[in-house]
This record gives sequence, structure tokens and C-alpha cells, in this order.
Amino acid sequence: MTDTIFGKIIRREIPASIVYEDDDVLGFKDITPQAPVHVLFIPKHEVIPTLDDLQPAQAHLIGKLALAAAAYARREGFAQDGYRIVMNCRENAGQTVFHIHLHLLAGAPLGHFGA
Ligand code: DGP
Repeated sequence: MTDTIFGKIIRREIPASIVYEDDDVLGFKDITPQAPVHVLFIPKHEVIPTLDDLQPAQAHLIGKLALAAAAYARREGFAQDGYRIVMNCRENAGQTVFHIHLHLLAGAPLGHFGA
């Protein structure tokens, strides 16, 4: 299994500001936040490098990441204001950590995105 910096965070080998955890998902603050709220949600038990590597039998993991982000938004009280979730895949999207992760961005009106 390929290790990444996120594996070290899961194993608590390096510090991270962990703000959400359930049986399957860990959520922690992004070290270089792009919005007032910027949390990364990752699967704890599987290392899937990119969305392109996701197998049909693993599809439920994406739902778990999305549900974790939505639960966090409700818990923190900004679900009604809205938020964005993003998953980058490989070079042109700027992916830098090859352990699949969902970005949750919130806390201010977010600019439109694109090229
Ligand atoms: P992506 O570009 O989608 O691969 O996003 C990876 C994110 O991970 C990037 O926004 C910065 C964040 N990141 C990288 N290393 C660390 C780290 O050691 N700790 C934390 N909390 N975030 C990290």
C-alpha cells in the first residue's frame, strides 16, 4: 500500500488539526487554507491514489466522504450558508497528495472556478 503524508496523519505520526472522525473517514484542516473553512476528508482504511483509481466496489467511499463533509457543515453551523466540495484528479487539477481526498471550502462567498 503506497504511503503518503495523509497516512502519517491517520496514524498520528505527524500533527494535524483533526476536526472530524468516524469509523471510515478522517477530517482535518488543510495546511494551506484556500477559504476561511478548508477541511480535507479522507478514507482511513484505503489508500486510493486518485479518483481515476477508484474501483466500483469502492464507490461507497465517495459517499462517505461527502456525508462526512455535510455532517461537519451542519455541526459547525454553516450548512445553510453553503459550501463547496472539490476533488482534484492528477496533474491538470493540481493534485499533490495521492491519497484520495475531498476538499470542503466554506466561510465566505466563493469565487467561480475554472481555467
Ligand atoms: P490536492 O491539491 O487536492 O492534492 O490537495 C492536497 C492538500 O493537502 C493541499 O491543499 C495541502 C494539503 N496538505 C499537504 N500536506 C499537508 C499536511 O501535511 N497537513 C495538512 N493538514 N494538509 C496538507
